[in-house]
Amino acid sequence: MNSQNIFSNTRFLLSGFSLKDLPEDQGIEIAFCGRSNSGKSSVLNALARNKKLAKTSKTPGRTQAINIFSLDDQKMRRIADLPGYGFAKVSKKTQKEWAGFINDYLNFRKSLRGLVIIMDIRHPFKESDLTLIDWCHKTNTALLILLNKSDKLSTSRVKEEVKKANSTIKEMNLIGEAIAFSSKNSIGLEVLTDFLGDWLEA
Ligand SMILES: Nc1nc2c(ncn2[C@@H]2O[C@H](COP(=O)(O)OP(=O)(O)OP(=O)(O)O)[C@@H](O)[C@H]2O)c(=O)[nH]1
Ligand SMILES: [Mg+2]
Repeated sequence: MNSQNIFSNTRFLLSGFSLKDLPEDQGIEIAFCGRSNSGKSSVLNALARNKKLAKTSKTPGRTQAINIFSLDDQKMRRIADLPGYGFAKVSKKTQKEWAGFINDYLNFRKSLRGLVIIMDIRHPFKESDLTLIDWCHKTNTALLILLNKSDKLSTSRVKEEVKKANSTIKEMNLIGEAIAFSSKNSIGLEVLTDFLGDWLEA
């Protein structure tokens, strides 16, 4: 199957607030993570070519649950849109709850195949991003970094940021790659589709 088709039937399955809410831990799941407002939901919509699939918002902190999307009716291949981290305006208690849930998810979800970490290209590699990257390194989990909102920078700045990001990845001895992305004008969409297609078909 051509990888573009893998995502064309993506459907919202459920919102989970704890591990027990999630679908049976079988098959393959790919998690979309990143700071609040970095564009996780928008990237998913771009991938599925469906602007109404995941709710996007100008107000950070919109996604508070893990939202699960299935790629096929058998529900064996899924994308998990994780709640965004690093949003200062929510209470410390809420931030702790989110962190706890994300931790549980990362540590216990056996079907988790890889992490797509979405960063705003203008503010990459914040502390929480680095924590997740480090986790991928320690657990040998596949990693793809999207430098999103690259429509906000000039082509030369985008090139520079991609180069910097890939040097950082190399310095950290990570198996992973950073690519420029824009959910607004589809920069990087083909590369993302191919990457995830490989993860899902392996
Ligand atoms: N210019 C531009 N804006 C974008 C892009 N991707 C997302 N946005 C905007 O950024 C804001 C946040 O996008 P979301 O997709 O809701 O971000 P999120 O990471 O899911 O946010 P939370 O669910 O709150 O963690 C929205 O106003 C989007 O329209 C992009 O590639 N370019
Ligand atoms: Mg979201």
